[in-house]
Amino acid sequence: DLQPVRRALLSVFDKTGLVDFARRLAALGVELISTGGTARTLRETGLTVRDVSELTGFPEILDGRVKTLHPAVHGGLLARRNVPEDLAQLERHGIAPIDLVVVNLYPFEQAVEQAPDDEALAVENIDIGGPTLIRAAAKNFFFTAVVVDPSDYDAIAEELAQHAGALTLATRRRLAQKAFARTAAYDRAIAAYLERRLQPAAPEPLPPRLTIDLPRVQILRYGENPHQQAALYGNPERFFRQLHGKALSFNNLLDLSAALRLIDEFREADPTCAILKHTNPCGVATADTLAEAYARAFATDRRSPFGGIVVVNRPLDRETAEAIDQIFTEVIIAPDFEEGVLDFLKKKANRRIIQQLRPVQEELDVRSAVGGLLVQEPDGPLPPLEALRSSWRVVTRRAPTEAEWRDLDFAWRVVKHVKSNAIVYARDRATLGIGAGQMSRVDASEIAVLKGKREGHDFTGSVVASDAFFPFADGLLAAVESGARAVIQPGGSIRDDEVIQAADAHDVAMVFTGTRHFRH
Ligand code: 93A
Repeated sequence: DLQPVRRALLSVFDKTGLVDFARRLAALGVELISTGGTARTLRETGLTVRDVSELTGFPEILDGRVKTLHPAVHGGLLARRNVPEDLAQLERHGIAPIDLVVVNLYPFEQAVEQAPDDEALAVENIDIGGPTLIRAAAKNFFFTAVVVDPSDYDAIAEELAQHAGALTLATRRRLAQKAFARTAAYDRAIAAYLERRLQPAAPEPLPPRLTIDLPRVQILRYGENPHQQAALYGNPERFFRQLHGKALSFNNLLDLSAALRLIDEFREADPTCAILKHTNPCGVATADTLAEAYARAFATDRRSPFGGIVVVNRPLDRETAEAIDQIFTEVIIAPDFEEGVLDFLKKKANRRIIQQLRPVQEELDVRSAVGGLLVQEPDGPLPPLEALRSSWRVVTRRAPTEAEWRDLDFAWRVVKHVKSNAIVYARDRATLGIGAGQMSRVDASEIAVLKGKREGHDFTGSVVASDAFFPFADGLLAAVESGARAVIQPGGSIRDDEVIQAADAHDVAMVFTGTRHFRH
């Protein structure tokens, strides 16, 4: 398995550790061959080095663009040492075998990071000869070795000394793997750079490589189900603090995240309360007091909240806490707790009590996908209605009344946080019916009405929000039939005209937001 190293080609941009490594090679009797700058550095310290141009009988040309691209180099690297005809050919052409390549590349990544707009500089930093040397030596790892990382010099020198100037097959294979990983990453960086140059108008792109380094803050009892191991990573303590109760579970953390994102939509609003289950709101309401908001959120759907999550946008008061206490709630989240409220809530040991410390700020939204991660910008909270109204468009003859505007804004903030397809009916800043996660938008609408009617709600004069456009008039007509008088949706269907006509035919007011809020 051992292959002797008799001749080494050194050609490095980053000269860190070079001289020491070359000295150790020379001490083992290895002949050193080198390119311009590398040869100069080595000679300055008194080492004996042969120039590549001497080997090739050809000078470096085109400002060094062609220095090692020559059969005398690549023949010496690629010849199979156990194929007599290969060796005979080297002999015939006067080519000396090269057993070790030490290369690191022109710093393309650094160059484009420092001067992204200097395309000519980027191009000059695309190394061609270096990767070619690396790949040739890596391909021939049955016989040759390649070192691409100065931090490997020490170990390689030691192994050479141990084996009287030879390296093992295992080492050569490991070096080859690292070498191909390096050239692949290098080419990926070049391709990503050019891709960015192709779409210069696009906003700041997401990082071409995502380096995730998050501390593990907690090993969870289990994942979504008891047979799945799980852990929490990151810095959640910036956003919330647990004040009471058993450790948060995987599902608690998912629900809690959905709750915090939803309530951030109501940061500027009057007292607001949301009750969630399985990351979907069962009911949301804004009112003059938190107690009223809770009562109205709860009234949306009295069947679902058991074992759910309650989140509020105001310090939790005693009256609301007592109402919440009526049924089993897994997690209660508030920005603060009025005097005595915590002590009251702590009487139930099983319930988790969470204090929200600041609005949710997320740089990226990350989800798992087979073989990797899906990364996108977060669909962050909406600005206040006054700021939204200028970008929203009334598309019907009748414009919404002020009360309808207020309810449309409310319903739109809720529907953003309901799994798609999502439909939300609301009136007087409270949800009447929520249809979540259906594969058909019309089904989502029917479920919202069905659930609302089951609770005894009358939908007359309600508004309806749809997270994406109604593709046909049927969805809108179903909503109108249920009692909706105003509609908010992104618009953008090729049948928008039909949908608008249907609304006009029933004197319904409709607003197009131009923005959709899918949540898959
Ligand atoms: O311009 S190149 O793509 N053409 C070549 O033939 C070539 N051979 C080695 N760049 C080439 N190299 C690179 O030169 C090496 O990858 C290394 O980064 C650098 C070392 O040059 P010097 O020894 O002159 O400092």
